[in-house]
Amino acid sequence: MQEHIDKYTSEIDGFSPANHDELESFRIKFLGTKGIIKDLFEQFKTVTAEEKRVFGKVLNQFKQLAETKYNELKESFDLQPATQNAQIDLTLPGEGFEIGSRHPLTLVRNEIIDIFKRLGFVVAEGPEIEDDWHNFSALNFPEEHPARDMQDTFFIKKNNGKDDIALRTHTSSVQVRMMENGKPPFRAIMPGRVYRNEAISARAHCFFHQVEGLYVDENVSFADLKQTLYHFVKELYGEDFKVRFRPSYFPFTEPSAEMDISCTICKGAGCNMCKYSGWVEILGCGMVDPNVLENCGIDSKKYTGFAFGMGIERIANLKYVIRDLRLFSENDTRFLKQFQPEVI
Ligand code: 2NM
Repeated sequence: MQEHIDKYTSEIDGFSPANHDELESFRIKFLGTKGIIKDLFEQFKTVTAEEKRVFGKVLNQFKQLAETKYNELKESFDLQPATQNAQIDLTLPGEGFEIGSRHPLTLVRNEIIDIFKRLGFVVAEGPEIEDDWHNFSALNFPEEHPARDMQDTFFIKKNNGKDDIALRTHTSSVQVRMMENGKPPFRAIMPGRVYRNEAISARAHCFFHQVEGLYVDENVSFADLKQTLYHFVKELYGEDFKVRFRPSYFPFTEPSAEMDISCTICKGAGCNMCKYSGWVEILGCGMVDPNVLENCGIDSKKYTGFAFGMGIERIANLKYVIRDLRLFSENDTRFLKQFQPEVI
């Protein structure tokens, strides 16, 4: 027994752990419930009374030695910063930051804004909660026009008349406000969220995002409209596609047109995206109806203007081939992180 104790004593004296784990192994080995000291005390029970007298003292001293050593070492470890006792390799590269990314609709909206800014357009914004005048009447929507109907518009307060309050169904209401409050020339684009009372599906949502544009001055012509929009789509998609204008109808423009480009996905050969027609519609446009100018206090004999509107989701679909509109508003990071990371 004495032999053992001598051996362990020199082991304890020379013990110098490099980290917390080694110290813990020491505690378990000597002081644990199945440790050496416990074992020695068990053996002690079996020795003769004579030996007990000798070893009682030795054993207690040995136990104290182990306890003191452990407590001292533990205290010195606890005082050290965590990085030192956890044996961290400070030469390892750090864990990367999770970098956020721009929402695809923000990317596309900014791209559209940049193109028109270079043409001298300013950006204007307005309220999402609108009255009947700014959303419909000033824009030449007849009283019985279906777009005013409950099926399309979210009414907040409906009075069947001029006091109706609704969520705007297009950002044209911002253009009305701009024309009412200023003097021509106007050259502005209006990006923003708009609302339609529709069931949510892969192809429709109760809100979406628009950029509308307005240019009012003396002698603004349909040729100006066409050249501006040609330039816009070239900046957006490059040179490798065809463009066509189709006659259309909007209450606020006359004449009105829709602009198609050859499908950016199949290059006109026919695919799902263009419904096998080779063409995709990308925006609506037209010459501002003189009634709209007069409604906003602008002399329609002196001034003419063009306007256009496009859905940002649609442009983003053509760019990124996103098949389900709902992805834009679900904030699923698996979807969102596929787009350009934020530069910091
Ligand atoms: C479109 C299509 C065509 C438009 C017209 C006006 C205003 F206020 F000047 F009359 N704002 N926006 C317009 C014209 C919007 O969106 C598809």
